[in-house]
Amino acid sequence: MSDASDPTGDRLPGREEEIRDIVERKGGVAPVRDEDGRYTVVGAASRETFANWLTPVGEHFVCHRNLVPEIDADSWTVSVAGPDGDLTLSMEDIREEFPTVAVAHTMECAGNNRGQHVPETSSVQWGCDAAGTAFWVGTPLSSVLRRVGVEEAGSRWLTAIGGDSPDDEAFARSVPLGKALDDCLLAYGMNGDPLPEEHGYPVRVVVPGWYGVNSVKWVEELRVTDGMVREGSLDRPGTHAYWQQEAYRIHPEGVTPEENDSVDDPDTWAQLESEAVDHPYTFDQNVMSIIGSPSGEESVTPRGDTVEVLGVAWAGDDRPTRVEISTDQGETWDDASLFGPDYDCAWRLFRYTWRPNPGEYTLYSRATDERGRTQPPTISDPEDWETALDDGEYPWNEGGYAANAYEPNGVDVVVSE
Ligand SMILES: Nc1nc2c(c(=O)[nH]1)N[C@H]1C(S)=C(S)[C@@H](COP(=O)(O)O)O[C@H]1N2
Ligand SMILES: [Mo]
Repeated sequence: MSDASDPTGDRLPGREEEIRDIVERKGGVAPVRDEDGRYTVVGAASRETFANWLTPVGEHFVCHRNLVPEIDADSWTVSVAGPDGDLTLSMEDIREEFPTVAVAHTMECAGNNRGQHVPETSSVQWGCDAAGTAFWVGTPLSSVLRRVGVEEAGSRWLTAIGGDSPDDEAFARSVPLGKALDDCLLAYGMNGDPLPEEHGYPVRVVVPGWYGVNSVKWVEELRVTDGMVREGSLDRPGTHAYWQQEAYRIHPEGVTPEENDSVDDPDTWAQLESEAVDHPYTFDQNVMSIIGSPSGEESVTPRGDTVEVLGVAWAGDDRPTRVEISTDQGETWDDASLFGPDYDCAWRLFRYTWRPNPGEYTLYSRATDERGRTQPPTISDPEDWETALDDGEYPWNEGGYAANAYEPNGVDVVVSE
């Protein structure tokens, strides 16, 4: 029960009840705590989620900072501001006046794997439980944006504001207008169900292949802007740019990143590798993989003499092209095969036929994407920020963002006779 004197209680009144209700309703998720031991969000309860391509709503992680806003869909509107003026769309307009599409997208929190940083960072201590793949149903943003006079992207951006924004702070995120026109949508459905309230009901933005924070839930405003949202750039009270320009930036300890209008290449890994942006923004997802089965939760008995190793691999809006498996803690590697659905911005299943003797093993999976980028084995020490990438490590960063090391996701498996 909630109790103000309980050190495991929450920062936000009502949060604990909200999380308890979501966990109960969903069934396949578990609470994940932040570094201070408060319940904050929910992630996939079992690795077995990652032995499947489609993530049921009941196993899909949920992540947001404020409480789910109470929204009456019948009166909800999304205001859209573009070069030709403003438009106010009701939910009926959004459903009826534009084409309906379904897009397969792997949602991954930029803080996925954060709990693997040593020393630990602040905020939710995710393992690899903040990822899931769903069909998101809705209206292409390109159709909506054409109505306000957007023909081509140029160097402009699209800024979306969430309806959970408190008066003193906008939950605002900007993506390049080119990405918005290419494949983003205003989603009102998930896997054939109406959008659940905790996933953004009645309507959210979905930015395929990009970290979850870009996909603004409960969206109330869309604006075509010259650059990314900056402090003071919106005509509304409170702060505007915290979620774009300060949080969700990849940087070493003790740094407050400077604001930018734009980045030349939004690809997150490209930002990490180049000098062009000081502290990368978390946009598209880094190459990742995770073994779903065996889950390590119980010992496995080979069928015939084989065990099928199953999992998923993804690379944001790039393609994963190779997955390798090691059953000897990284000494030797064998290729797994990719199979199943193959969509632009969703993960792919992999399988590997393993012939183990009885015993104890640690299994790793390691994915490579179409740009030849491979998951590093480890996250660096904080002081090795400058050299981490060159040394083949993922740079420890203060926010614990975008980590994709494979060793921390190894699964310990006991093979019985
Ligand atoms: N309005 C709003 N949108 C939001 C958030 C939020 O706090 N408020 N959280 C973001 C983050 S950090 C993530 S990871 C995704 C998670 O989407 P999901 O809860 O549907 O899995 O929503 C994003 N959209
Ligand atoms: Mo997130």
